[in-house]
Amino acid sequence: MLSHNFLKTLAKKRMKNIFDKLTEKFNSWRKETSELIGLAGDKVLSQVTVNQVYSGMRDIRSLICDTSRVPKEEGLIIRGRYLKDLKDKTPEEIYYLLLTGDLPTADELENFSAEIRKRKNVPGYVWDILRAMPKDSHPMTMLDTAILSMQRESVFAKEYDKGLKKEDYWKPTLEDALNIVARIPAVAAAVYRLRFDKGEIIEPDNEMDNAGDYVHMLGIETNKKEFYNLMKLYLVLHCDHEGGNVSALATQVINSALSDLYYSLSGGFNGLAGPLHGLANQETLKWVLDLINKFKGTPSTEQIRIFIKETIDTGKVISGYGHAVLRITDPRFDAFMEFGKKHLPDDPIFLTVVRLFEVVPEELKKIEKIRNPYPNVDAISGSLLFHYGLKEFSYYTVLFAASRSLGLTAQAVINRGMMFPLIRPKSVTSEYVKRLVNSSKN
Ligand code: NMX
Ligand code: MLT
Repeated sequence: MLSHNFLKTLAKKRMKNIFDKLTEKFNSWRKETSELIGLAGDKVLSQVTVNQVYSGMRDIRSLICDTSRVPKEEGLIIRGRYLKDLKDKTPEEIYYLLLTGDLPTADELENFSAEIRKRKNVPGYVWDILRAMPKDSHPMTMLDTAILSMQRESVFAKEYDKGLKKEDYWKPTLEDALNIVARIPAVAAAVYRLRFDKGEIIEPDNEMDNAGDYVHMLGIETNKKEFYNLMKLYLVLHCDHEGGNVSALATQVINSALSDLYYSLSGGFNGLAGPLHGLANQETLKWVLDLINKFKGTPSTEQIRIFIKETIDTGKVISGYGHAVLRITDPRFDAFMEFGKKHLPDDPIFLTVVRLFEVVPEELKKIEKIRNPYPNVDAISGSLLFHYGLKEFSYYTVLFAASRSLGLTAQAVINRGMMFPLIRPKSVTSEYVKRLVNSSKN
């Protein structure tokens, strides 16, 4: 008779790994999509007005993204699942969900996590490059440079050079995606240690999960268990935000030229580094600390109103508030608020963030042009990191990027698997719009 252990090992061997799983998924998704295009190819999803063309293409529905969606009155929904049902998951589970549409079974998760763990080693030249960078380089510049420097590792670029069928493009793209996701915690942690003189780089621990290893490699003396839980939540909440945000769009446009993921992801991250996008977390915390310093402690409601007016009068935005899509408080903000109220209810910076939440929307509502006065994820994340000793706020966008690498690489793998073509919309000249106006006058 065969032993229980032998049968278990056999079942595991037969168990589908991520490549097998996605082969099946792509077979069915491709069929479904071609039927869909056959049935609905002529249906109109969006009409484009002159106004929209001059307003950053807001709400023009012209992209397919199945990893997540962001309804303006609900916020992030990942593969049909609400954040409240996902916030206790690990980044590995979420990555599997983003890629395949399914949460992994226990065996699938074990297999997938092992697949990531075995790819953790970062080539030594990356550390030389980071060490050679100017001392005042922004941490995001360091992260992007490190990722771009690894382009020579791209499996896709090598296979494409040899000759590869279009239906197989996704396989080496997935190799690149897994390699990048496995290495990002080590690269991001090294950026922290080198940029802020924290001592030697800490080696990854091959037994640890993604969030745990990141905490280990940052090497911050803190309440490690709570910081681990925060990091896990952080990595889950920032993982994806549909296909139209700056970093997702930039990544997918570059990816569509068959540039490999090292090129496309670092390109997308350059967009994430902008103050209207991912850099807002750094800007917010700086603004909150300036506010506290100016009024020498937790500010009163009236003092907050004065500070908001001063900020807007200098031509700046109130970072962490507003959104291009959302018209409610970001559910990612709510999830962090719940964490803060549970673990650091008396922290003075967190308390200021709570008070801001009571005042800023009221004030922004008075400014007619602002479409969404409510907080986004960046209004709160920094206050939690600061509490656990991660005080260098110019680093915060790197954490955002480490998490967003999950969604951006998953989107890229899927776009390759679906054999989507080069993205190349059409521009018009101002002359063209003028002619349109004149012809409608006649
Ligand atoms: N503070 C001051 N002014 C604002 C704000 C704000 N928080 N939000 C919007 N506005 C202004 C905006 O600058 C624009 O002014 P103008 O016409 O003079 O250029 C006007 O209100 C209309 O903007 P909206 O249509 O409401 O927003 P839009 O879609 O253009 O921009 C953001 C969205 C997110 C860029 C904008 O709300 C903002 O700048 N917020 C602060 C920065 C921030 O938190 N970014 C992070 C977004 C989330 N993320 O993680 O990436
Ligand atoms: C994001 O997480 O990407 C931001 O909220 C920005 C966006 O969705 O436009």
